[in-house]
Amino acid sequence: MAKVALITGVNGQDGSFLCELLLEKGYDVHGMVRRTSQFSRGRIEDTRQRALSQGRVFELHYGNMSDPSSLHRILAASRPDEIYNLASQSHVGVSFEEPEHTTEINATAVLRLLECVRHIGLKARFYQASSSELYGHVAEAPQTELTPFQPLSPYAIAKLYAYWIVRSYRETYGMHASNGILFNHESPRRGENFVTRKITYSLARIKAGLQPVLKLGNLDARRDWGSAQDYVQAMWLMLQQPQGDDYVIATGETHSVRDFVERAATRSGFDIAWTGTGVDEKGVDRRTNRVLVEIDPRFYRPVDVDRVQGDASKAFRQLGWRPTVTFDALVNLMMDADLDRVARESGGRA
Ligand code: G4F
Repeated sequence: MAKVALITGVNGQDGSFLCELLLEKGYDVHGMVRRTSQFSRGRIEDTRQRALSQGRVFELHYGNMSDPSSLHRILAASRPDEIYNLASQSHVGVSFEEPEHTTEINATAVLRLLECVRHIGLKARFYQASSSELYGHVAEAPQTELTPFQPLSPYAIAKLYAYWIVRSYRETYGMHASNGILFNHESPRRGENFVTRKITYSLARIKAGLQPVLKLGNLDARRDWGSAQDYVQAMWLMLQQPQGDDYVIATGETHSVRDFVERAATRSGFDIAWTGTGVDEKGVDRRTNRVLVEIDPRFYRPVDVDRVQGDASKAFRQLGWRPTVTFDALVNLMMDADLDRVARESGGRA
């Protein structure tokens, strides 16, 4: 009998890679999707059509993390062996604008889902999408599973609640429940309002003459950027262990937003130099003197995590997991994908 997996947030970047991985491994896959007025399944529709044409199970269910009856219905109908809770208000910046909604989805709803699992009496293994944002005002570098959490944003504080409630259900009820403390992970499927994708998509559009300039906030924030496709492997590996546990998933390298812009600009044929400071800083193409990057204070956050860098030694040791995509390769991959995409969108004129 095939194993059954349920993925909440299945149509996000990570959900789309995870459902492909689980289908490859022979799972029956169920995904929970929110109803939206616009079609929002672009990342998974091809996979779903392919799975259906092969007679595989890849079923989507309308549901909402705020609606306990929908969670109950989906769990009872799918009876999963493994649950991957990827549903989230995933934008840290937006969490300052919508703190209560973020707390509802990223904290309370995780408890709601765990309670549904417990009341139905499912023996499902549980993966929780935790985050390097928990480290916030970082206490040490690099960060491990033992580094103290000092979260800064409403997003991170809600994710901290989720982290602890998952540990509590593991310890109190003996649930096989794991937190994946994932550092930033990217791909050409990343949403366009996260900084990496915003950079690659905007530079491709500037190159094609479709956009005048790329406007960014904090260029000096440093992140540990890995590949989303690598990171979903780690999620699956966590649920194959004899016990639930918590794992840092990271590359161990840290780069600034500025580094990301420079490498993406080089890949797209620009040669960027920085002039000015603070809000007056600009990224200028040396060859043409054209301004490519400007600072827009609207993209500053009230408070930002300065620098994260993960130490994934525990995952290396216990899961046998390794990141396979370097920073340069990741930037190139994303930049090339957006150059292609913009060329297609503009009818090959780019
Ligand atoms: O790409 P970001 O929005 O990612 P952030 O805030 O690090 O969070 C992402 O990774 C976390 C860890 O895996 C996840 F938990 C979370 O759900 C999300 O996936 O911003 C990265 C950095 C920040 O310091 C931000 O201030 O880029 C800086 N930045 C500068 N200009 C910008 C911009 N970020 C965005 N989104 N847009 C800008 O224009």
